[in-house]
Amino acid sequence: MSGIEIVRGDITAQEVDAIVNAANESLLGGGGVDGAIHRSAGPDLLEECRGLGGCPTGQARITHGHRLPAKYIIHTVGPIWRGGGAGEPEFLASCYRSSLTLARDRGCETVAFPAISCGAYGYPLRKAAELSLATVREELDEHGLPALVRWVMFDEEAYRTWVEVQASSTS
Ligand code: AR6
Repeated sequence: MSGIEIVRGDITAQEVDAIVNAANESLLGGGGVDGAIHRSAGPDLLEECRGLGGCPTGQARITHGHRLPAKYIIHTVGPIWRGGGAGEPEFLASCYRSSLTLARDRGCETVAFPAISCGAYGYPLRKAAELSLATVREELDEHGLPALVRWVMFDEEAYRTWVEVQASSTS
């Protein structure tokens, strides 16, 4: 059992212990999945985020889920794609590892991720899929938890890319 699922949908609707937000360093909201999460979670999320004082790229912070079905929101800051030579892969891998560490610390068994950095931050989809899947697989092999990691893809292309990469690495 790989413990990995890839689905299409809206991450804000996920009934999991924690959803992950692709935030920016301010943690004060933005567009894309970040905007959707803040809209659904309500204004108390922004209030809680103000108390965190931001987050450097590659790291993660955790808040309550507020009005979301998820108990927690893990906010991580993916790298902006600058061609690949500015440490982008290391930062992206670090986002997944830091998020999963926080999830384990809070006893989360189910965690949903978006395609971190693949929207406004411009990370090429295939490269992101290969790295993200490999990183999460390593984490699950090493720690055995969380029991389920689900990628929730808003757009068809990201969904298809993740499914293809997952299929080619497990066959
Ligand atoms: N559920 C799941 N995935 C979604 C949703 C949703 N509701 N909405 C969008 N996506 P992006 P980034 C997908 O741009 O590239 C923000 O302004 C989207 O289709 O949200 O890490 C932040 O504040 C894409 O595949 O995040 C930062 O400033 C993926 O989520 C910046 O954007 C990520 O796209 C972060 O950029």
